[in-house]
Amino acid sequence: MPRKVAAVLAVVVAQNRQLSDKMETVYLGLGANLNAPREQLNNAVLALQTLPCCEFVGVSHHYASKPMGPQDQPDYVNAVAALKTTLLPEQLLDLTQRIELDHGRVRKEERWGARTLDIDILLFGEQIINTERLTVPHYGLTEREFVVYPLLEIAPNIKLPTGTKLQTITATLALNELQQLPL
Ligand code: ROI
Repeated sequence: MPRKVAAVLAVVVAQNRQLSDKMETVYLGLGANLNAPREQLNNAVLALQTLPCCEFVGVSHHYASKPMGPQDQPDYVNAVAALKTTLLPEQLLDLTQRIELDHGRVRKEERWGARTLDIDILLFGEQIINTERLTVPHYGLTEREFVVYPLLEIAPNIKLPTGTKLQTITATLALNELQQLPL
């Protein structure tokens, strides 16, 4: 386990009383468009598989996607991973942010600019979360084909906390050249 993840784990364990007693299924959006993006995603999955208080469930195929936002940046590779966890949402956020930083992410990069690795908490069980650090469901979830289609691949019947079936969103969501990549 990387030293920095171990350090965050030590804090989580020290604060054990803050762990939820509920196991939640969490979906994470992964994205990268710099420094061998597919490798970035594979390494992120390896790191997610070692997280404390988490059981890794699976990951979608990789998808090549056109950049949302400024077009003067490389195409992205996106995927969605699923975990089960007893961590609280912000504890999981601490750990995913640590993985981003360990993989070369510079936190102050240009808004909507190119990035080495992005890990977004898309859904956390059926929780609706609005804190300074975290908005769940992720604010862009239903508008981003590179999130919706990989998520549906691994959770075809998933519903948003509002009860809407994600599948119904695909009727009005353009594919925008999204391409499933071979394994
Ligand atoms: N565009 C695509 N296609 N995929 C992403 O993961 C992604 N991430 C971002 C912005 C800059 C909004 N554009 C993206 O953060």
